[in-house]
Amino acid sequence: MLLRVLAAMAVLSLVGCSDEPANPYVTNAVITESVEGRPVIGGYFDIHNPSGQNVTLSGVHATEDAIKVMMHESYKNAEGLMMMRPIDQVVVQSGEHVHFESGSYHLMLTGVPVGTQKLPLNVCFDGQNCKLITFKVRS
Ligand SMILES: [Cu+2]
Repeated sequence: MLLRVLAAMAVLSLVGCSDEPANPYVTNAVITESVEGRPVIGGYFDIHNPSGQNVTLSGVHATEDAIKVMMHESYKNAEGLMMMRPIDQVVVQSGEHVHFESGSYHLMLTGVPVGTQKLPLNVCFDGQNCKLITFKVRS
């Protein structure tokens, strides 16, 4: 019996190891500073997808209800003006990365308390695979 349990654990840990490096991951997670009189702040990060398949960034969510996080995309309209629109998801192709940065994809956040230095946000892929990422105030 013990042997069987050990064997099962060995299989599980093997699966765990081979799975780990293939997951999409996030780097350079930053927010702009929340100061008095600025109700909306921006959030930026990079997504890397070393998994062998395309993944979909399906949402970014705060751990507190008071904080709302929107995913936006900046674009030029017909008159050449920079505009932005909400987006539901971003596909990250296998082996590619996507930058959330000023003038492109970005997060807009409301309800972040003034003076916040670090903000944990759940970055979710394919609607279920969420990672809690600490966003730091950009210096
Ligand atoms: Cu925006």
